[in-house]
Amino acid sequence: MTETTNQWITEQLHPFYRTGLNYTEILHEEQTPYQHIQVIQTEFFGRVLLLDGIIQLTELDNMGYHEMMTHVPLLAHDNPKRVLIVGGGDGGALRQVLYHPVEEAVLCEIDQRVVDVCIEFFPCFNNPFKDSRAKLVVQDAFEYLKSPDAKFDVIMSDTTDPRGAAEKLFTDTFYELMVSALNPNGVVVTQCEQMYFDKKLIQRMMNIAKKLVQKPAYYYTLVPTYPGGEIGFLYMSNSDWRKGIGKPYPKEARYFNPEIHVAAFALPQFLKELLF
Ligand code: SPD
Repeated sequence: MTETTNQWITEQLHPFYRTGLNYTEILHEEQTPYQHIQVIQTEFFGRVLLLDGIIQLTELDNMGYHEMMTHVPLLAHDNPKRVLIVGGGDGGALRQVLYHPVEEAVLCEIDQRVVDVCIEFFPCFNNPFKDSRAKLVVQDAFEYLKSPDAKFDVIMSDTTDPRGAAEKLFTDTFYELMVSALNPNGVVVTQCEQMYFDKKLIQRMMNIAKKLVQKPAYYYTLVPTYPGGEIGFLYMSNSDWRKGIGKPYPKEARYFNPEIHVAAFALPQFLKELLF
């Protein structure tokens, strides 16, 4: 049986909903110029990363998020050679990307401390930055995407929630920047929040996507430690996500499989009506 303590960490992202995790120890805590970083040890979920008090990942359930964010667009593309991860300094998405035969995976993270702390406290990710194909750029992605170097086959936006400084990553300007940094038939996937709690945001982002690409789509995954236990992704490409079906799946995957791949795009009626 899982031992519990009387210590709880409570996340409140929405005014009407809270999440509580029982923890044993605060392993690390610091304030950087960008955010408050915490790593806590829990009995049930393993180690947990919080940024500004919001759960970013746990050792137990990050697979549902990182595998779905990465494998879906990488399989949809015919030959992804150059990949960009926006944010994602924890390295969880990068680790999944590197299971594919990509030539270069650039990770553009604004806060070097997130990278350093996660290399130290999340050995489960096996420091993907040491792979010779990984390139870390410590910069604001808004600026980086304007540089001539920014041309990619697949871009994943692995951001925090649209609060404070991250709000600009959920704008038409940022989505336009990402889409214009794509090579032909490229794919962008963005983390795009919770279907019950963030309907207006998802609808707004989908309307932007419809103006930018021919085959936008929305899909979702189960992450028990995120609000509502679920989080969605916006898929943006002129190429249909279904092109990925039936390709060899990464053998390392613990969440993603052919059935989950297709099921993830099956949307509840209220969401279909809202988005299409
Ligand atoms: N509400 C939490 C959403 C977090 C999305 N980003 C997670 C980053 C993990 N690499």
